[in-house]
Amino acid sequence: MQSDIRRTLLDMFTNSEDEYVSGQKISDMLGCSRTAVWKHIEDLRKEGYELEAVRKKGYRIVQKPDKVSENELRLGLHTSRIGQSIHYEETVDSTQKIAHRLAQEGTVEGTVVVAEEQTAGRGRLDRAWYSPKHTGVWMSIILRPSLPPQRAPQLTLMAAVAVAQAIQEVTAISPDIKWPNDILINGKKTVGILTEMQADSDRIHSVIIGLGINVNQQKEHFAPAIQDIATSLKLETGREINRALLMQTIFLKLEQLYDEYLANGFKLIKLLWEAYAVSIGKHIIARTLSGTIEGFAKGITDDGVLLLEDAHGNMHQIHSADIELARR
Ligand code: BT5
Repeated sequence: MQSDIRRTLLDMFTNSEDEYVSGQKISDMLGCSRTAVWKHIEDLRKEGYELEAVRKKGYRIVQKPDKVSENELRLGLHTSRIGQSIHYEETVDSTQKIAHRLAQEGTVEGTVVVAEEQTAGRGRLDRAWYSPKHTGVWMSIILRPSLPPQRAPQLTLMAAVAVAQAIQEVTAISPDIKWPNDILINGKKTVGILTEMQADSDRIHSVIIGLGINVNQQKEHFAPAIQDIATSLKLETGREINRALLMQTIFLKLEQLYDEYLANGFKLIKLLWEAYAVSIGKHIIARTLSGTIEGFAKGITDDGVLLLEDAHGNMHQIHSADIELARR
């Protein structure tokens, strides 16, 4: 099916919510015959949509396929920028890599690169990120804020809040955020966030927010190395979660927070972030590239930098580290 026809058709179903869309209305909108409408509906069925057809009423989508392709993401999407341009692939090495290329080529703000599977998904410091097929959300979102590069860490925290809010809305579980970029449920990692940017010394050109979310994995889907530290939304809720719905919710939350951020700065987002944070107000160990520091996590600065007070009362500003709670 041509992509513009598919898009118009899916938009019609989205706009009519749960109501039936008549064959006549579809044929008027698409400017094609009723027979052609029937053919387009059959094409959607072949793509995994379950459509109900009722005489004299028309068609209604009752079930979307469990894929995160452009079609599934468009149906029911209520954003104006984020997710309006989708680059979908079944298998990629890393969505970050593709997003970097698209950003360089000048793609629109809000473009999302998403894949069903990554063969070389990566975390910070080139660590591996396990991204098995059809079970998680592996995506990179491109933003183009006109800001100095020092403010980029705030966008990681903003993304963490958006994902935490979306998880809460879709699953009713309130997750924890571990500075700077992990989202945990019951102490286990459910989401990893990798923020990278293209910038010169005084201005960001683009920020690429990579989100890895464990959604429908069972324990045995996790590699042995992470079985004890990782969990998925399905393991925590006991039910299958619709990945497209989760992504759409993230797009909406992120767009709302981003608009707030551009209009009023980091203040509100900092407050929201602190409400989800588990490591603040505790004794922690921070492993940085230049060494390990133990101390009391006082909070984050207005730039999103972690403040750690050591046993001698010295205050350290931590820009990047892996942290864990200290045993005392
Ligand atoms: C992160 O790094 O947590 C950022 C992960 C970002 C992944 C997304 S997926 C879409 C986009 N495309 C990419 O190629 N990447 C981004 P870090 O804090 O360095 O954590 C990495 C560590 O988390 C690994 O060393 C493992 O211990 C653990 N890990 C790997 N895969 C995991 C998974 N699926 N679930 C939980 N933990 C995992």
